[in-house]
Amino acid sequence: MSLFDDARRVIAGGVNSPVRAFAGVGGEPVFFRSAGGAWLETEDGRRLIDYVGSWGPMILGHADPDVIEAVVATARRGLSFGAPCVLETRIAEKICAMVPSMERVRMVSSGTEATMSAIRLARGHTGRDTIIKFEGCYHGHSDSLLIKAGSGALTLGVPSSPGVPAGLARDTVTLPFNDIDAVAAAFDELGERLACVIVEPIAGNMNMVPPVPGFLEALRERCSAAGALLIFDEVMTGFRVAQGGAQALYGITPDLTTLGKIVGGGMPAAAFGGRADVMASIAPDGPVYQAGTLSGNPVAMAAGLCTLEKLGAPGFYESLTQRTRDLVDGLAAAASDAGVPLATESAGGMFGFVFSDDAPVRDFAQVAAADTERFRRFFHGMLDAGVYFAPSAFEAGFVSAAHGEDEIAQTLAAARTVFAGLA
Ligand code: KE4
Repeated sequence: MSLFDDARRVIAGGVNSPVRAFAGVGGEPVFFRSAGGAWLETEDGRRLIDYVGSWGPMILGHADPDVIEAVVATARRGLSFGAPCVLETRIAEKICAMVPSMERVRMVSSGTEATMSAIRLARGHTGRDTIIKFEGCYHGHSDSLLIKAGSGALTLGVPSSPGVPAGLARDTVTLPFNDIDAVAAAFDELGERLACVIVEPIAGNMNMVPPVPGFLEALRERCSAAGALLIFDEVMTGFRVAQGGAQALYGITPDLTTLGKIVGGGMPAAAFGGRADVMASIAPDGPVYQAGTLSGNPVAMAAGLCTLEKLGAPGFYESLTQRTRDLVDGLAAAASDAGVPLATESAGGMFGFVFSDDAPVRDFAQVAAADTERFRRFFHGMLDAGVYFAPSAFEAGFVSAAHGEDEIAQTLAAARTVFAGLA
């Protein structure tokens, strides 16, 4: 019996999160037993260079000694109090310093919880119900955000999953990402009814798609004019594409920001926060209810705080950005030499590649039209060669500070061979 078959006996789908099941690439998922730096070790003893990094958190590399030490030392003093502890104040202080638009913070335990809470806060603070999201962006699995575009451009949404009530879907409008005209039309029609816009400032759930010039600026201007809140979902881009996230990269100040992944350093922690006057609406100061038994868990705070502190090392982002560029430029060159169309993107320690000759990729339709069969063959060819990319054509990839020139060189050598087989 395979490990996956064994898991499927007792775990729904054999995994605790769907993307891990390899449905996007075929075959059975790889089971891991340990990781260190840029490397994963499989249950059957193989070592793989890791470009998933647990979907983003492992920016320092796996099992960073300082983070592990912080976790162990904190755990020895107790795992959870369900009461305030100073570590929560310290990480909130650090987040406010690194992301100045976040004047107040609330810690939660997952990105889903962060975005769900931010949406409720926006609705409660504005007294409005309608929200705007964008096709191809993913904000976790809360009901208001599992919504796809309705039949018409501006018709209210329809559920993208069974179990989401149609009544709730009607309050979510889904627009094409990077479509400034669609944003203008939506605000012209819905303006005063809008509680908020939520957007991944760099989309990382339809591979990697950066904003076109003017897109984020249009969202900012329209939200300010309409009295709607602009929410940047930086669960993935936060501390990943720059120390201050995508908002620092593009110079746009959102009203609320959601964080996850890196902020927990690999432990279950996430956060939402922003303007002090908006956050004052959150219980217990205000009427918008939000809570969590393990919110601000000391062990998770220790992992996150140690991680954030290490991001301040001199040259951290310059080196990470260059290493990521070396990878992506090398993949582009190898694909080109093999005559394989490949569109690539990178920002900070985040990257994407799409098997398409329709570059630059700027919306979901282009990603959906890309050659996913070629991606599948590339994924497995690289896995066989000892390199682990995200098992889906619709995910971004991540480089850590532990990825050295050797890992990049080994990856590119393998890619040259695999691309040759894809031509
Ligand atoms: P979580 O609830 O999975 O912690 O965060 C949800 C979320 C929110 N916002 C953004 C921009 C995200 O990327 C995510 C989660 N990302 C996926 C991978 N693209 C997590 C992997 C998974 O679902 O297993």
